[in-house]
Amino acid sequence: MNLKLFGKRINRVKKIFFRLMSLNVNNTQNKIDFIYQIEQIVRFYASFIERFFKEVVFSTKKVFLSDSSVRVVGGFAEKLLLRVFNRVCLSYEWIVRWIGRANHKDIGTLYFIFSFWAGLVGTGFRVIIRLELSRPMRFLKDFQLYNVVVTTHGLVMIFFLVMPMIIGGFGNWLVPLMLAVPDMAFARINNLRFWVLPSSFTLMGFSLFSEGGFGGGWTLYPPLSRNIAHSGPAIDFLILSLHLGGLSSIMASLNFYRTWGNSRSGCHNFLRVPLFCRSLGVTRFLLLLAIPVLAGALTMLLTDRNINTSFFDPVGLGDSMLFVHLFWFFGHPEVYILILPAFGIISHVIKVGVGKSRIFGKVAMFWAMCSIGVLGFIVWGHHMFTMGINVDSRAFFRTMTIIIAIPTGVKVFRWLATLWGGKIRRWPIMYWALGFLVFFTVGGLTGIVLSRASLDVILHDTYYVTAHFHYVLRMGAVFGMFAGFHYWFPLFTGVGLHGVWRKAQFISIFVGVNFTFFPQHFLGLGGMPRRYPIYRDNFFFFNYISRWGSSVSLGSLCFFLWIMYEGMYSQRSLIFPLVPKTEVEWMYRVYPVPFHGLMQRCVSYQPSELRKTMREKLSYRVDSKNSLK
Ligand SMILES: [Cu+2]
Repeated sequence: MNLKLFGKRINRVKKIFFRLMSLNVNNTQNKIDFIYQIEQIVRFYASFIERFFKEVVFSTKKVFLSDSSVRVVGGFAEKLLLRVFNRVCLSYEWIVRWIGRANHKDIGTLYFIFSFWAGLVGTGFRVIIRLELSRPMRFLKDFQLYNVVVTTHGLVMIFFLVMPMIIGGFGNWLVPLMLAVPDMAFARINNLRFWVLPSSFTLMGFSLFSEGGFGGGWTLYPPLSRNIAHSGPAIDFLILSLHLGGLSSIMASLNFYRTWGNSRSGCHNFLRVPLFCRSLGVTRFLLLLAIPVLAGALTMLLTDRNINTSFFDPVGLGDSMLFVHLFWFFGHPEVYILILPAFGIISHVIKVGVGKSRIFGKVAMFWAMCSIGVLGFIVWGHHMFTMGINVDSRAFFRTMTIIIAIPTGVKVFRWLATLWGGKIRRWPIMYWALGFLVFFTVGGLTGIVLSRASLDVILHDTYYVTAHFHYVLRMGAVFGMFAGFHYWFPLFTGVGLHGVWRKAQFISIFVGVNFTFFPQHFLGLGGMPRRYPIYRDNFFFFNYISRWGSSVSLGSLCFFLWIMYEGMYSQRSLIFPLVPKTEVEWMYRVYPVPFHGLMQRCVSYQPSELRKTMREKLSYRVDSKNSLK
C-alpha cells in the first residue's frame, strides 16, 4: 500500500470536522484588527457594567456588595463578554460561509441538518399521537390539541422532512456531481431557496401557537379552514408557510432544469444521466405543475378568510368541493414527489449493493417514472369517492389509479431482476433497500385495495388509509432516504458509520415500524376512524401494540443519533469505496469530495489560460524528466 498516499488521505479525512465547522484563515491581519476593535468595545462595556454596579447598585445600599466583589463582577462580565465576542468574530467567516455562500455541497449539508431537525420535531408529534392513543383520551384530553398535533405531524413530515431531505439534501449534493457540472446553474437562487425554508418553518410554528393552532388535517379542507371553524390567524400563518415552501420548490425546480438541460457537457448525453437525476427530473416536472395549483387554492382560501370572497363558501355560491379538487390535483402528485427520488436512490443502492455496473432496464425505469408522473395528475378523484362524486367519474378515477400499478410494478420487478443473479452484499444499504422493496410493495398493494371505489367508501378516513400511506412513505420514502444516506454518507463526509450497529438499527426500526403500522390495517378494517383521540374499547389491543412499536422506533431513532455521533467521533476514514466505476459521483477518489470539484477548476479558467497552464505543467514534466536523466 502506498503509505504516503494513505497518510495524506487520513489527514484529509481528519479535517472533515474542521471543514464542516471551522474557517479559512485568509485575511489574518484583517481579522486581528477586527478582533482588536471588538475587544476594545467589549472592555468599554465591561467597565460600564463595573461602574453600573459601583454607582447604582452599590450606592443604593440595598445590595450589600463590597468593593472587591464589584470588581469581581466587573471582571467576570468582562471575561464573559470577551469570550462571547471572540467567538462571534472568530465565527464571522463561518457565518459568511454557511449563510452567504452558495456552494451546492454546503447547501446540501444545510438541507440535511434542517430536515433532520424538522424530522425530529415531527417525531415528537408522532410520539404525542401514540401516547394519546395508547389509551382513549389518556394524555392530552383535548380534541382540538390532538388534531393540531396530527395536522402538524403530517405537514412537518411532508414539507420539512421528506421534501427538503430527499430533493434538497440529496439533490443538491448529488446532481452536480452526477452531471459532472461545477455547481447548480443558479447558485445564489440555490442559497435563497434554502433560506426561505426556515422562515416557512417558523411561520408554521407561529400557526401552532396562535389561538389554539389549526386542527383540520394537513389537507386544509374548508369549511374547517374557513373563518367559520378557525377564526384565528393560525390557518393564515399556515397558508403563508406553505406559500413560502412552494416558492422554494419552484425556484429549486427551475434551477434543476437549467442545470440539467444547459450545464451538462456535450459528451454527457441524456441517456447517460444517472437514474437519480432522472427521477429528480420527473419530480421537478410534478412540482412545477402541482405547486402553482396548491398556491392558487391556498390564495383563494386566504382571500375567503380575509377579504370576504366566497370561492369555497356555499352562501356566496362557492363550492367547498372546488378546494378538494384543487388540493388533490396537487396532493396526489405530491406523494409521487416524495417517493420518486426514493426510487432513484434505491436504483443506485441496489445496483451497487449487488455489484452490478448497471440497473436492469434503465430506459424502462425512466419511462415508468414518467408515466407514474403523468398518470399522477389524473387520479386525484380517488380521494373524493365519499364526497358525492358521480359513478362515471368514480369508474374513471378507479381505473386510472389501478393503471398506475403497472409502471410501479415495472420498477419493482426491474429492481428484483437487478438483484437476480447478483451477489447481494451484506451491507447496511442493502438491508434498507430490501426493506424498501418489501414494504413499499405492501403499501402499494393496500393502495390497490383502496383504489376500488366500492371498498374505499368503507375504508375512507379509517386507519386502513393511515396504515397504507405510512407503509408507502414511512417505510418507502424514509427507508429510501436511509438507504441513500448510508450509501452516500462516506462520500459527503469521508468517514464511515459503524457496520454492525447500523444493521442493528435497521432491525430495530424494522420491528418498530411494523409493530406500529401493521395493526393499523386491522383497526381500519374494524372501522376505527382517523383523527380522533378516542376510540371504542375493542380497538384497545391493536392501539396498544401500535404504541409499543412506536416506542421501539423512537428508541431506534435515538440509536441512529448515537451511531452518527460515534461515526463522526471515531473518524473511520474511507479509502477505497467498493463502488463500480460507472458511478460518476464517486469518481473523485478523495473523500470527502473536494469543496471545489475538478469540474469547477476547469471551468473557472479561461481556455487560453487553461492552455497556458497545461503547457506549463507539461514543460515542468519534461524538465523534471530531463533533470532525472
Ligand atoms: Cu392519491
